[in-house]
Amino acid sequence: MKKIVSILFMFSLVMGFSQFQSSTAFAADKVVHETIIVPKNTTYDGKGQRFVAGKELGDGSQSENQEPVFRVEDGATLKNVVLGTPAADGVHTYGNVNIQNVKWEDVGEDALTVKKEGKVTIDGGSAQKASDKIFQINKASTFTVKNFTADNGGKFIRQLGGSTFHVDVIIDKCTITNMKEAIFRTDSKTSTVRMTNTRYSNVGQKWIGVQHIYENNNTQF
Ligand code: ADA
Ligand code: CA
Ligand code: CA
Repeated sequence: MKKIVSILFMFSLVMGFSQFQSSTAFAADKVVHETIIVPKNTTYDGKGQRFVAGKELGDGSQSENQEPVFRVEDGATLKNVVLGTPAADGVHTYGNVNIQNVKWEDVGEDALTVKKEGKVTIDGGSAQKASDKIFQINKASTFTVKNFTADNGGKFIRQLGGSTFHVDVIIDKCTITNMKEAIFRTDSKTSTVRMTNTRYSNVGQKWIGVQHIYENNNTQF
């Protein structure tokens, strides 16, 4: 009896260990050779996997016309993704899109671009090491960023230079540090920003060209 118990005990140890191994093993970085499309109304859960751009997409430099690693379509959600280096042109959004817990370890040409009108909500995650822009808004949108940490960039958010369409930017519960120029820069007289419950430090002029600003309960440090 004693022997059976000890055999069972050893067996359970071995099984437990192999499970432990499979659940904690680090998955290799996924090299993306062709943009991953997140189709309309679907969710792509990266489960914490790190993705890097293959050379087909771009080298993550400041050269324009690089391809995105992810293209997120209307009604879709992208979550739990780490973008490593190079990140090429990051993430492109087409419509109403949710981005949850996405981390850019080394922003490429930019981190995320709004390519089609819509409501884009970024909740959780972080971005760092952007040579210039982190978020690039190329179409009219309601652009919400919350619970996000951004460090080291030129501009946290940039509405396409020279454009006059309307963008509402909402920043809530973020930490934004070390921007060379601004948190939000726009050339549109109608675009707005509403920043609340946010900590920021060394963010340049903070706002450039923004005519409609609401701020509440922010802390500069
Ligand atoms: C720059 C460039 C635009 C566009 C944008 C982007 O603003 O002038 O044409 O490419 O970057 O989306 O990265
Ligand atoms: Ca650009
Ligand atoms: Ca770009």
